[in-house]
Amino acid sequence: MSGRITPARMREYLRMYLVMGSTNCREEPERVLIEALAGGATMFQFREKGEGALRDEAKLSLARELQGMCRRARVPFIVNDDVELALELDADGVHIGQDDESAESVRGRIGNRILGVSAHTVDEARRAIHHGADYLGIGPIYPTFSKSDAKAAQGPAILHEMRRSGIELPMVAIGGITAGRAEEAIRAGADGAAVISAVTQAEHVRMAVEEIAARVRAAVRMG
Ligand code: FQP
Ligand code: MG
Repeated sequence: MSGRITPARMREYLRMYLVMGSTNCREEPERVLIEALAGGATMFQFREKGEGALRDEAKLSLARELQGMCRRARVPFIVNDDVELALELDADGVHIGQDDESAESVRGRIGNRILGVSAHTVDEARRAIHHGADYLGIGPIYPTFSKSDAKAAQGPAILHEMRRSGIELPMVAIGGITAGRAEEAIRAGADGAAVISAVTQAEHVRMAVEEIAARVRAAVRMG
């Protein structure tokens, strides 16, 4: 691939964006990812974080395994926070937040790979775009238990506000998103839904992904 990803392709990848690591899963993360890919997950973020998270060789080894699965499914494999790991694996991209290495510096290190940046305000969004983000992660939209240091939920209104303020970069909604709430997030301006627990804690992972993806696509068509 050459050059930065186009906004149109980026929007398609954001439709059903699964974010997870071993600590989010009730069974082996490999099994969860297999099911999620079968259900139509469009992008994957390896977020190995929190109490009991794998480190060093164990983290690298799991990342390689999950990356191979994504590759076979032709789904982009994004690494959360860990730019070193992303480069070592030749991952498709990196996701960083406001407390991580600066977007400008990460863009300089990762070349044309996908760069996702979390933004909570219009100002943060503008800065991220200026520094080379390919998409924005906006949230938490609803309360979440998947991130212990999450900010307060902002509701779908923040997505509206971003669009009203002229933010046109592809945006994904994150934080407490469920199948039932996905449509609302899309109508408010998101291009897709990023989920952790709605998928990793589901009784049937594949069906959960199918349902979210279907609802997102229906809402996108209506918009
Ligand atoms: N949006 C997204 C996604 N992924 C994320 N990991 C975050 C937001 C949160 O650095 P950050 O990023 O604030 O916290 P953490 O590193 O703990 O995840 F794009 F997927 F929507
Ligand atoms: Mg981060």
